[in-house]
Amino acid sequence: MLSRKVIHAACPHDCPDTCAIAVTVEGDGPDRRAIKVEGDAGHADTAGFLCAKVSKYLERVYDPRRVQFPLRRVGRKGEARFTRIAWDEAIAEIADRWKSLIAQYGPQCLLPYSYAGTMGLVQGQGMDRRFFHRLGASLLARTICATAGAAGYKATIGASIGMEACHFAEAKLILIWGSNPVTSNVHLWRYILEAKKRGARIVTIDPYRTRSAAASDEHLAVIPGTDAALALAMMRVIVDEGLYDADYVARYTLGFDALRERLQSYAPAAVAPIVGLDAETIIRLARAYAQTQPSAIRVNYGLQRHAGGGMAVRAIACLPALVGAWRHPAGGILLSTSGAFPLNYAALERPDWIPPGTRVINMTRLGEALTNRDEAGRPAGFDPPVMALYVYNSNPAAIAPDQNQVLEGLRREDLFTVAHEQFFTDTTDYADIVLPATTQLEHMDLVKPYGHLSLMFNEPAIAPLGEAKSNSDVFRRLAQAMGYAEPALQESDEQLIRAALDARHPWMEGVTFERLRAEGYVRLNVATPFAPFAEGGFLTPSGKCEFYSASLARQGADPLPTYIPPRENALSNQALAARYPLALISPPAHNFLNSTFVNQDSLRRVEKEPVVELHPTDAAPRGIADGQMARVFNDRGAFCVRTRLSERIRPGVAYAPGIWWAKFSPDGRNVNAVTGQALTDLGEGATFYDALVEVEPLEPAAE
Ligand SMILES: Nc1nc2c(c(=O)[nH]1)N[C@H]1C(S)=C(S)[C@@H](COP(=O)(O)OP(=O)(O)OC[C@H]3O[C@@H](n4cnc5c(=O)[nH]c(N)nc54)[C@H](O)[C@@H]3O)O[C@H]1N2
Ligand SMILES: Nc1nc2c(c(=O)[nH]1)N[C@H]1C(S)=C(S)[C@@H](COP(=O)(O)OP(=O)(O)OC[C@H]3O[C@@H](n4cnc5c(=O)[nH]c(N)nc54)[C@H](O)[C@@H]3O)O[C@H]1N2
Ligand code: SF4
Ligand SMILES: [Mo]
Repeated sequence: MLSRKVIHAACPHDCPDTCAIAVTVEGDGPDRRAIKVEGDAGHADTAGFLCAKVSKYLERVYDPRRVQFPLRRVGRKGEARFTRIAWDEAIAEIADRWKSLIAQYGPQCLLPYSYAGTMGLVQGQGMDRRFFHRLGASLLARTICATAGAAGYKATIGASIGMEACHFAEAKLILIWGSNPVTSNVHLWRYILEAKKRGARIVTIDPYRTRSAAASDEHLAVIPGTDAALALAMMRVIVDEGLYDADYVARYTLGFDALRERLQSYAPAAVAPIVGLDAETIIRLARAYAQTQPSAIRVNYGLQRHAGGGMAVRAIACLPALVGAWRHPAGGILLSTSGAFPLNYAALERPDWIPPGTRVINMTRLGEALTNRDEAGRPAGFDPPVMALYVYNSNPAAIAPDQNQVLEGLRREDLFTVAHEQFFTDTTDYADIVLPATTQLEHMDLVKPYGHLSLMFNEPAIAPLGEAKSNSDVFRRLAQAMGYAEPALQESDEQLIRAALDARHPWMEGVTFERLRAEGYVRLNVATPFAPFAEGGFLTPSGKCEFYSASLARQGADPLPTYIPPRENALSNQALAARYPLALISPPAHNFLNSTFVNQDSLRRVEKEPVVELHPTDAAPRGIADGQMARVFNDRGAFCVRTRLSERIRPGVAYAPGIWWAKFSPDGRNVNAVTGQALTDLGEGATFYDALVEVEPLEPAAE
């Protein structure tokens, strides 16, 4: 009989839940096998169940199609023809190429490109940061997902801290706003269902009738990118009708008079045609929100992927203070809990090593950076040009906007690209060197969630498969090959975790490496119940909820919440809308996680194929029938998909769930062929859902 034991792991994926996982392993040493992954029932928030994707994690770990050993390109870029090389050879080749490029162009010609393939602090923002800071590489602004909303929330509340998920169960009214928890935050959905059972009313605000919207008491299908106008009109009603909490406002907010003045421009009747709801609905929503306490808002990222995304989150984040919802633990708003973890990031990442004056390249504008050409075709002025790209924890050929420009950049013969990956993605196809990466069962990590308040430990369950190496291992080897003698570049994963945990803060009291390793997860030492702003104490400069933000004024932004229309929208850009009348949004598919899992057969079979969903009233005049192949296009590019007609989508909006790999798409392009590199108002974030398109049938509809 082989010996069996259960090991504490944590889901590494970019999902707010960060589930506690119990991995059953059999045997010992290099032959040890993982035979089961399941939810760890001891963790209060993730409650012993995993989503459909990660409950099949062993398929991913033991997939024979994983990258098994280092490879060097032999074909043309994009052809994915490689030959096996040894690790020593790969590391030496990378270091040699980098050294000669650095000698010619300086260290900033090297661009690291990573996002959230793993959310672990060791494998995602530890040794990698130290290494690239020491090298003096260009810095990457990691804006692809959340920076717009984070900036809008920070200007208002002060930090990414909000309601604790469990308290949604006690709320009386819940607004699910630009969020689809059934798909992207399933353990919060559990609490929302509990509230519903206790009689709470659930309202979802989303252009698409998602699974969450369909299960709500009410679904308000707004026009994409107009949420700030809706929130401001709600505030107008609440203030006009005296439904606000005057005591809370007086004690714990800043700028009420200026806000009241601002609201003059947002009468429900004026806002109704902008957001696509009638004025009575807006008034009714505002009254219900103010009068049903405690009221909770789950705001997520869908509504911030537009030109005015930062202000949208800011306007919504003003609501709970106006009605005093924060007084109760089950009142307030939750965007992300990521700001609640007072870790020692300076010790983990060593920002003190960044050479002064190092440039920052925005990851959303990768196409521009690689081609040194802006969207209008003018020189983009990158000096030195990007000559080397090191991709890890990301799949930019699939997930970055303006795919055609990204691929043009990746095809450059003079760009030296390394991709460290678990699988042969769209991006590895363009790499000069591909390195094999470990999965979460094969390396150690500490994972910081953004949906609950426990730090999560991930103990390696099995030895790395094939010749896979973890991100931190590769950076330790690269540091040696580059001749960097700093001991901090050779520290172990355990030392990195201890550095991150070494933070003197009352919330970190008792959160030790030893406890994390023994117990698998430890909740921050915060009060129970968690009601962070019941008596003010906001994390803004004034300590109040800032309706008026002097810091925004200093940045040249509007100090008051305001509605910034989408760049591409029927009202805001009529000339463009005449050519491309449909607003395209591309939120997560239920069975994928961004572009991760698209190559996992069991999950791809469920999603079947890439689609665009249209309302029948938009399909009919275009001669499009259900199930027909169609081309979705605008000036940036085109992609081909099957159409699905349904009344779940608001007329005038097209819905293309993602993120399919280009190589699993009919014409080798996915939805990002039509998305653009323009940035949000605050936080320089991506504007994936701010894209007008036209759709045309690829063949005449069958009679
Ligand atoms: N299954 C699954 N889970 C995931 C992911 C995944 O790919 N698959 N991705 C993970 C990641 S990286 C993230 S950032 C989160 C994202 O999680 P969410 O923020 O929940 O996802 P989004 O699709 O960005 O937005 C959610 C909803 O916003 C709607 N929406 C789009 N535009 C607007 C708008 O202008 N206004 C309003 N009110 N609604 C709008 C969309 O239709 C969508 O239903 O999910 C994480 N979890
Ligand atoms: N059109 C459109 N585009 C979008 C979005 C959208 O809603 N619509 N969403 C955007 C959002 S919210 C996000 S967060 C981004 C996500 O963009 P990415 O963060 O790039 O996410 P993934 O597509 O999941 O790719 C992560 C890759 O990391 C790899 N990986 C996992 N673990 C490791 C590891 O330990 N080491 C190494 N070296 N690699 C590892 C995985 O195999 C996977 O290929 O996409 C954005 N793109
Ligand atoms: S992807 Fe999210 S829900 Fe699924 S196991 Fe990971 S943390 Fe849990
Ligand atoms: Mo994301």
